[in-house]
Amino acid sequence: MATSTTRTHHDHDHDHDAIVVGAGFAGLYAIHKLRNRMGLDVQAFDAAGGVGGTWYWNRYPGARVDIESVHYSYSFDEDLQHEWHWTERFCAQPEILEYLNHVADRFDLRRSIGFNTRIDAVTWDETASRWEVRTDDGTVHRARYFVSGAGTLSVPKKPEFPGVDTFAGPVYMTGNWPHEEPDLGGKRVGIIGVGSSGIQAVSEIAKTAGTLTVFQRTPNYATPIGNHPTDPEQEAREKAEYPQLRDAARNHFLGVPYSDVQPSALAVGAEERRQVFDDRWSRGGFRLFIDAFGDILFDQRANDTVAEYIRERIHERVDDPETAELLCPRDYPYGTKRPPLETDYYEAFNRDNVHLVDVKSNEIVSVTPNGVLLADGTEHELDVLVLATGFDACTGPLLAMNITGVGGRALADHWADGPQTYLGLMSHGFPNLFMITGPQSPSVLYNMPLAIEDHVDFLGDAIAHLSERGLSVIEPTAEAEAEWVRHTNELAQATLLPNSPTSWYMGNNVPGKPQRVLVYLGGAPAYRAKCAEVVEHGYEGFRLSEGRTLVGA
Ligand code: NA7
Repeated sequence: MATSTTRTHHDHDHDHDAIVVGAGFAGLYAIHKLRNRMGLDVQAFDAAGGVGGTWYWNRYPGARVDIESVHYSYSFDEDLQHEWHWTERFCAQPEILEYLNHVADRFDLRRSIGFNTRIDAVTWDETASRWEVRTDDGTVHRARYFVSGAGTLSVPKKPEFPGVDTFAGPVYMTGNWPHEEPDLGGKRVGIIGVGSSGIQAVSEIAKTAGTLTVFQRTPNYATPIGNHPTDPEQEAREKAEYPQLRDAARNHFLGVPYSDVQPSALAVGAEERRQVFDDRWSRGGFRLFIDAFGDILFDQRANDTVAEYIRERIHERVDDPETAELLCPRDYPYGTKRPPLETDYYEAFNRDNVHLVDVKSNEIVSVTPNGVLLADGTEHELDVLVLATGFDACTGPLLAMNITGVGGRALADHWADGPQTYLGLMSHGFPNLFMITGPQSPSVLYNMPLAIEDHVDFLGDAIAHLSERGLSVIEPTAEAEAEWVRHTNELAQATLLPNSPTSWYMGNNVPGKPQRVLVYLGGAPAYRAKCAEVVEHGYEGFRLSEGRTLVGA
């Protein structure tokens, strides 16, 4: 398809219909859709040495998915769904990586991927209406369409601690964990950060480290994941019902087939509320967050009830009351930072070898050759330092590619005050550049594999739509983009999210990053309905055109 109009004169190896970035869930499905299903010439790149994306890099001890694996998986191929067996309810990183490798082989995707290749610059060529993509070996590839599957949580935050390079021992980042598993046995390990990654890592590292010092700035509302080995009967039932489960998932705010949410935590008595919280707590996963009461994210008083419940449970699990209190979040609402899920996290603090250090009241001033130095002069001596300090989320991966659009305008300039997108999929002035699970789409608040499939299907259909009409360029209008930005901000303001001091949902976890909501908060069903409406109305909000005549085509 479209090949006669998408080749330039000389360098066929470097000219493609579409360039895809990333070989994680997003990139793999994009290659499959565009190449296998639509017959396009697709070239993909990934900085990693293999497929997996997030699941390639985040191989720290304890790394695990927080949505049931049966749901956190591709739905696009019925046979794949049926033949794959997940060994646990919430699988650990190695098994997810194995699955993605299986997918790459099963659909013959590897031959389209250039591994160990980073994108240095992405530039719109107005004379040819195509993207020029320069990789880190200096090669320039060209393509009509540029599809980013670069991920949302793939650029780890730069270490903010002076002296980190002087530390005598190894420094490991959870988001870029060594492939050869480091031996932490008997060592004095320090970990900075208690987000989802730090919390998962603490539970595991505590078991082997000589001592584990946990540097906590903001305590988190972690709740039990409720993992267990897959029950064969349940698996058979779920496989038999897969189409209905996927349907229900796509019709749920978070993209999971949960259906027990009650309208309001304030509309029921204390006893009934407690029963609901106990039930969701014991069922695990995101049930407490998303399947308890519908007003938790919207009403401070409703949120207070669940926040207090979680604090009580933390106190029950941690022996030392002072440590327990230090682990209790007090000054921001539950769910406004991404809620971590855990296994025996709080119990880790009952071990003699685990120490909690509050670095909110007593800040980290630097890393020394010996360890971590705090404001009051205390130095914590360490052999190994682990940074679980998070990511430059959602916009970071796109901005890292140095994208320049129409009129030489850099994406970084267009987004100087925060992301500006239409549907979280495209930006005005950046034609034919699609951002799978981009900023201001539901992305991380919509079960990722399904969010990815929806976006890839949308962009694949848009490309087919253009091709059928002899067109080749699609770009959102400035008006549609401005309205989408307004809408996503308005949705966020209706929630408690802006009340969190350091949440990557709002971009305020990275010093100097513009603060604007990075996620669409209307939920997957509303978002899907909006996308369907846009298509129904002939790609409303987009300008479709022929583009320039190609030189030498
Ligand atoms: P998060 O959730 O952003 O957590 C990062 C943690 O690191 C958090 O506790 C931060 O404390 C802490 N941090 C960051 N910078 C500092 C400094 N300078 N000093 C002390 N502590 C610091 O990242 P994760 O990797 O855990 O999770 C990211 C997502 O990956 C997760 O939500 C899932 O979707 C998967 P703070 O809260 O800023 O005070």
